[in-house]
Amino acid sequence: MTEIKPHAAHWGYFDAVVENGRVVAARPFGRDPFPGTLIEGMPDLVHAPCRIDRPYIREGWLAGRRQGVQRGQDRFVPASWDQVTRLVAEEVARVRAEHGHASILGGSYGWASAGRFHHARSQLQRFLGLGGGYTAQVTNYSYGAGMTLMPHILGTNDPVTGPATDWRSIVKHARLMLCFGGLPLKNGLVTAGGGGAHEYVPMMKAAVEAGLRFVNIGPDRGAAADFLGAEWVPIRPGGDAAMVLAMIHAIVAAGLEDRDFLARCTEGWEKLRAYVMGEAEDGVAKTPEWAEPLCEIPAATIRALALEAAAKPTMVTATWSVQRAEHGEQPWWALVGLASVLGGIGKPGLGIAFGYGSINGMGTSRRELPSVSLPATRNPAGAFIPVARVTELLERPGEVLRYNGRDILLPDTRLVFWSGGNPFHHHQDLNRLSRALARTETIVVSEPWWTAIARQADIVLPATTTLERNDIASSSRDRFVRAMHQAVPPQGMARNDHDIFADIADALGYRERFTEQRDEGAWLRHLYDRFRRACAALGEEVPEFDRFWAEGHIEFARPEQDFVSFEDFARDPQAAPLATPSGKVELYSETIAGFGDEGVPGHPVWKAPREWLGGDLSRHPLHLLSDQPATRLHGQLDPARVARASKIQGREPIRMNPADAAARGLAGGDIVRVFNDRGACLAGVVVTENLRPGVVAMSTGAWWDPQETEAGPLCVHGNPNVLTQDVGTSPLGQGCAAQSCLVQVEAWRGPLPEVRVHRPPEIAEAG
Ligand SMILES: Nc1nc2c(c(=O)[nH]1)N[C@H]1C(S)=C(S)[C@@H](COP(=O)(O)OP(=O)(O)OC[C@H]3O[C@@H](n4cnc5c(=O)[nH]c(N)nc54)[C@H](O)[C@@H]3O)O[C@H]1N2
Ligand SMILES: Nc1nc2c(c(=O)[nH]1)N[C@H]1C(S)=C(S)[C@@H](COP(=O)(O)OP(=O)(O)OC[C@H]3O[C@@H](n4cnc5c(=O)[nH]c(N)nc54)[C@H](O)[C@@H]3O)O[C@H]1N2
Ligand SMILES: [Mo]
Repeated sequence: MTEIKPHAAHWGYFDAVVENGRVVAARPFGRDPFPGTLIEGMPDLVHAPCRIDRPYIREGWLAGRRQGVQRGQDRFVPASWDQVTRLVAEEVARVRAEHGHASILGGSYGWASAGRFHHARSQLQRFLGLGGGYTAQVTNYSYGAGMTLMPHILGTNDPVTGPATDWRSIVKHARLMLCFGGLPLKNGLVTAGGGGAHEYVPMMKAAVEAGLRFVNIGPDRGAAADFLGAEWVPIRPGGDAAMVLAMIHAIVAAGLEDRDFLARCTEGWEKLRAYVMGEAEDGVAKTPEWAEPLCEIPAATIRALALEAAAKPTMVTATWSVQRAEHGEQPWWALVGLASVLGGIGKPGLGIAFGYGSINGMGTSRRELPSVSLPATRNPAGAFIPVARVTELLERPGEVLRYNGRDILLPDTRLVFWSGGNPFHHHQDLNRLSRALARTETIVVSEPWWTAIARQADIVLPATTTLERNDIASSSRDRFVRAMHQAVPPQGMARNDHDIFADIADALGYRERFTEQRDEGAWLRHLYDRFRRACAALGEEVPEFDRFWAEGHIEFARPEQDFVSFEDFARDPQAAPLATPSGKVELYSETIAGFGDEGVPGHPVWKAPREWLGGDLSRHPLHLLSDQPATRLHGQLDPARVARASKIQGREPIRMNPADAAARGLAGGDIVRVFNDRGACLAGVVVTENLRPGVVAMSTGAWWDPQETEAGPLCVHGNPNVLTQDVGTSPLGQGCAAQSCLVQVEAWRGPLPEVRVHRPPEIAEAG
């Protein structure tokens, strides 16, 4: 018998086709104009050989080898749910009593599932919050530097998170779109919380038809689809702030800056102008000639682009990746400066937003409405770190970390929880993270699969996948809401994260507070009814729960009006001020200047990164970009068919320019060792003219598979995070700086080690 179940993932809505208790296929959602292929992998995921079939405990942990051991070597001992529930409860109680709540790291950063009730991280944090608290993680890996900066200078994160000026408005009004980092189509495959419609392709095609000219300013020509006909300006990674400051210089030198906008709507222009023109501080004029050797774009090109932008209605954008680098705050702040000089902010179709090429839903027309979600629980412990400083937290207990003008005391971490995220996917310098984790006593992980974080755990709790439970998918960046019907029974002994934490809460005496006496069905109705009331308050009717559930989705109409960011503000900054201290765009921020942090003055500046092609290239002469994968979402879907098909002899591809390949005697399909002083991994060569010379690119997401070699640990599969730098962007944002990374590449000689990570680890006899 064949059954069809409505369902959703971050990579799109779909209908699950179920036969004899197995998911056999996933069909695209009928309303999706461009569903992509990632959903095809659903059957592979649910029934994967690397599903965790039952609870496990690390053998050494049971034997008392806890603090100070390098994990990932021991076998796992099968356990019962009763045993792990009791052990986790005892550990939580012990650590709270002996060390305090902040000694539990519960930040658990990660994307988890599209379903909003069973969202694992939210369930974990509800459990920990109601029990007294934990150390949380603030900001994110996506745009941690940018989201700390923007409230200071624009009073909001809307230009980063959305709503951003509508594409329809760009199509109507802009004639030039400057895209720092391009507009990579593959990033539009994904929406956090799931998306009913992938709209990058139709939106961009409409723009091309309307005659919009695109410029892809980035190291990767492939980041702009061929149909855009974009001019490629192959900037050196990390050189953006220099180029943008030089564009400002060229515009001011030509007397073309929008003086009216600068006077009415900005604060501190005189200070930025003086720095750019060389009248202050270093006394260096930031001319295109000054920028040329830094960003490696000819001065004539910089000047021509600047003058064209000043002459034409222009939209400015940058990918999130541009700020995921050392001093990542600076190019974004400089771009706000450029957009101010051009005067387009607040005008239909013009101005600036970050991420038109970073995630599905930026600039799609939709009404801003509430989404279905589990309400956040308070964290009474109040402790937190900026998310990407996790290794420092583990390495430096009791010490201070500078962040956004504050000194944060780093707690002494004893117990680590991870549910719905994978630090051995997302964090940088994984060998260092692994060493730092040795300082903790216990690591508890809930996961459906034997991912790298599950393999580093002491107590492993097998979680269901979304297809084994009922849920609701909902995203603030999408105009659909989706019913996710359970398609198959829980596989093996897997349980829902909600039920796992309800039982642990029970053992600790607070089940009722955790569940509020609701089961799954009652929770879904409760969350949906809250959402329905919130919509009604905005005059938006949605059907009652039973009809929604039977129909499978809600679609909200597109609004008539195009959304335009900062429209009211630009019209009358007195009447509609920004939420900045001056009420205006802060091209100079007294607040940031007042923090007094090294390298972060009160206005955007050019700062050379430590690792980039302008630095010391004697040992590691190639710049490694680790971008988001086209074939999966982060580490999710790595065992599924689309990602598997993309691998070269089972390794993650590394793209490189023909000149760099030839210099090393490499050809497409070769296996190479990519290395620096932090680590090494294998990869399979793809030679392409699309990358500028000196730059190589590996997408993130190949599951970490470290094997010991004489030259140290080698990830035989190709996870680039064994190579990336673990430093904050700056003391201001302390964001992830993965893109600032130098490596060397050499042919791999000798036998090819087997990739083992898509199979379960070694299991011991039951204890
Ligand atoms: N070098 C480099 N590194 C990067 C980036 C980069 O550009 N370069 N980008 C960064 C960015 S922007 C991000 S957002 C991060 C992403 O990092 P993560 O969000 O940590 O990556 P995911 O692989 O999505 O991790 C989600 C985990 O949740 C698990 N999971 C899924 N559903 C469930 C569930 O129902 N229950 C439980 N318990 N678990 C579940 C999945 O199996 C998966 O292991 O990576 C960052 N890392
Ligand atoms: N298919 C798929 N889509 C995804 C994701 C996924 O895992 N898979 N992840 C989602 C998530 S969590 C996020 S945060 C977003 C991230 O979205 P982004 O961070 O924007 O994505 P990236 O692909 O890392 O980078 C985009 C482009 O920036 C360019 N770039 C890198 N460094 C520089 C630089 O110094 N200067 C310039 N000018 N350009 C540079 C790269 O060449 C790349 O083409 O993607 C989302 N979309
Ligand atoms: Mo992200």
